Amino acid sequence: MSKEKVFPKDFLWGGAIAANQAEGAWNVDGKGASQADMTRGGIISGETDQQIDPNLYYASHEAIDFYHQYKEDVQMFSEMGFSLFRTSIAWSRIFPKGDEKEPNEKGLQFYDDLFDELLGKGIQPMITISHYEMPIHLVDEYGGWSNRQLIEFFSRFCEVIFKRYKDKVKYWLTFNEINNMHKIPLATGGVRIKNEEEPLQEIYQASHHMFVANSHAVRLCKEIIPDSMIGAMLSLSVLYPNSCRPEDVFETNTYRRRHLFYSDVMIRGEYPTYVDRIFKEHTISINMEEGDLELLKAHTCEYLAFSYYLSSTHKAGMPILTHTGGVRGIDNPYLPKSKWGWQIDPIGLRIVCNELTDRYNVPLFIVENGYGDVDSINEDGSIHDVDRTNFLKEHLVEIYNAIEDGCDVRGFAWWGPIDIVSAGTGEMKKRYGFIHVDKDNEGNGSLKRTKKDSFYEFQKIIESNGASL
Ligand code: BGP
Repeated sequence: MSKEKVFPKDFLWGGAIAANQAEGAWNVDGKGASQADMTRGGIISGETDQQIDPNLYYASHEAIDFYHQYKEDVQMFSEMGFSLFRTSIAWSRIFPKGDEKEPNEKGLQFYDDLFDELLGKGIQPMITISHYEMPIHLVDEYGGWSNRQLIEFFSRFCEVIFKRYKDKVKYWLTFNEINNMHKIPLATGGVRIKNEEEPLQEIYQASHHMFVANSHAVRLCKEIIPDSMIGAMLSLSVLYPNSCRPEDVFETNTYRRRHLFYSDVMIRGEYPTYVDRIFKEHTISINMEEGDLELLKAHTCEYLAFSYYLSSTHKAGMPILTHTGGVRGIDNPYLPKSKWGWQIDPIGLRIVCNELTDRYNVPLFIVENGYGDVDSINEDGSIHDVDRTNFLKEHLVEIYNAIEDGCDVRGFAWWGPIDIVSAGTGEMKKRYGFIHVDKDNEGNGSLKRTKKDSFYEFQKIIESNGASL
């Protein structure tokens, strides 16, 4: 009989969503428009419209109406046994334009109520301060993170929310999937690239501003909430060499290392030496102010949270294609794929955990892992989502193995425990949830919530702290 997979006793179990993909209520209670609200289709792939056309459908405008229905949803998370719930605070709810001095009280109140609801059920909130969402005014008028002034606006936002929620929120994350600045700079950093031919100067400059802002956030967080933890959040996947040909291995390793550039700066507190070569080759020169490098060194992230969905394979000479949630190279013949072509690779997750532990030796949180599928609903309303459950179990087994390998993995949050709008496609068709939401791609549906089979499976796993795996 195989050994029971009992997780550490205070391991946190739960799920993760993002404000713009779930809340809806996009213009309610003083909220301003964000770049996500100006996007039809996916926030990740979409361009923003100049103006909102009231006759067209924007997925984030209603989303799943979490803003009004969160109590019922939190109740269901609690029934599943969640002890962790990750969401983001919509910047545009707190500062509708982003550059005001005074926050919007109604926006602040919403999160107070949500956090009370969670805490009342024993669920720790984990808050992403910026998850693919910023006031559109900051994008249009300032150029997003290309502009150093954003540091001031972001710091003000951070200070307001840290002070307000200091007794309620102990786990914080600054920027969702910050390394996706290279693939989707508009979603990640509100940056519209001007020089598409050679975008790296703009990307690294904006990233530098985000690093400085990150350090200010860490400083403020520890000052205002000394018993908090504040971390970095990356999108990670494994990249395998296509063969043992040294060129394949070397190039793959080079990309892997560059993939960790963001955590190298945010956790180690300095620009890694390998970046000099990139800067030289692309004639990049970063505009820094005096004291920036000292600040990065002085205020580093305490833990690393990441999303993991898939792995990819690379052959020397092939361009690295970019893809949401990770890099996508050539097909790996050993791995199955989801309906969206994402290669399913639970062992890859164990590899990532080990790699991060070797490199940083900090606590890890897997704050996004999930399986997007097209669900079929039976006549009686049931949904037998066996593939989702299998994906969940296989990945959890590898997290358990990583813990046994010596990795300090503190928690697991399934991406989209309730169906939400897909960031990549803007659709409801791509569903991750253990809880089904009645809404289609055109926005029709009653928004009624129902439990899929995977709901009960995750419940069993959490109840036994992994032993039932
Ligand atoms: C990550 C994002 C999420 C999310 C997830 C799944 O990159 O942080 O916001 O949505 O990917 O992607 P998708 O919704 O495109 O399937």
